[in-house]
Amino acid sequence: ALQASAATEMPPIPDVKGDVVKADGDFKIKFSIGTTQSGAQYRGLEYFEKIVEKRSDGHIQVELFPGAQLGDDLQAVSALQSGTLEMTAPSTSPLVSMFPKFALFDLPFLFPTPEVADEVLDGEIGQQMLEDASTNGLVAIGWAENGYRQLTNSQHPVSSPEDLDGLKIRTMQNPIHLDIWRTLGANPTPMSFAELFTALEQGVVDGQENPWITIQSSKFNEVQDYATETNHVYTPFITLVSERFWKRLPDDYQQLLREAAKQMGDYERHVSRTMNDQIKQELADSGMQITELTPEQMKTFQETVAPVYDDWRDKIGGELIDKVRAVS
Ligand code: EAX
Repeated sequence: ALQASAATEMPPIPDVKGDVVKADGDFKIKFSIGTTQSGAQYRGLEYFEKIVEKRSDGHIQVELFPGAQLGDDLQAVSALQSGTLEMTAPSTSPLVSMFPKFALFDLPFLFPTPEVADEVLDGEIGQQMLEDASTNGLVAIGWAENGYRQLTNSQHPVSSPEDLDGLKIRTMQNPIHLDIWRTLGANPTPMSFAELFTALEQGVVDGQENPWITIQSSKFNEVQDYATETNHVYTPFITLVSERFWKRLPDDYQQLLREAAKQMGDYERHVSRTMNDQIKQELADSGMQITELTPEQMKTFQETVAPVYDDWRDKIGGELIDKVRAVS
């Protein structure tokens, strides 16, 4: 039986569509994620589990491990490569050292709306990236959403880059994110997501940035009094399978996993987007002071980080960036 994942009401898990897929063998998938059981991502995983178990008639069993209990994003990816874990769905950002093209998603203010992100991820560019990432012991089978990132901190309200002066901000392990926060005048430190709550609680860092739903599901509001709706980066989740496991699967089951990953991604985006405003409100109700930027204040942030594009344009590929811009 599926339990409600949080006090917040989420859109119901859809019914499973599609026929039972018949193939040989019994398989077990351990699926690990960094976000916790009360987030939208876990809810998406519950749907994935339901689809795969039902359509394989129980021949594929899925077990979910939220909250980085089997390791943080990078550790989970290594476990896939060595074949000790079957699936994970990390943010793309910590993976840029392996897949430099993913850096596209780390460029500040690139996707003006979630629909533009969908068009890029679900279109040719996203498809090509899934193929490119299907190497090094990994098979990339779909996209889901972490979402637009927002800044939180323990010190004071932030409405301009000046307010960031000297603030210690945890970033994902990603060079563009470091560049963004340095350019804005903050003092950024890369750190794995699994260590973040404790680092905030102990004051090792003053702040961090993540989508509202991830801020709430990780209880960062318990250790961060201030938030600013910056929407500075849109982060996708990428659904990855261990190649060692994948090769053992009959083709029909591989196809089933691809279909389930697509349905999970669509549903999870829907959950994340319908919950966004409600969760922001709940965070405010819980005592967080949330700053919404005026268009002028937003423009100041955008103009201040613009030089990040000069540093990264050639490395990521100017043509790719222009293609994404053309979608908007
Ligand atoms: O799995 O590290 C982070 O801030 C991300 O939100 C994390 O990848 C979630």
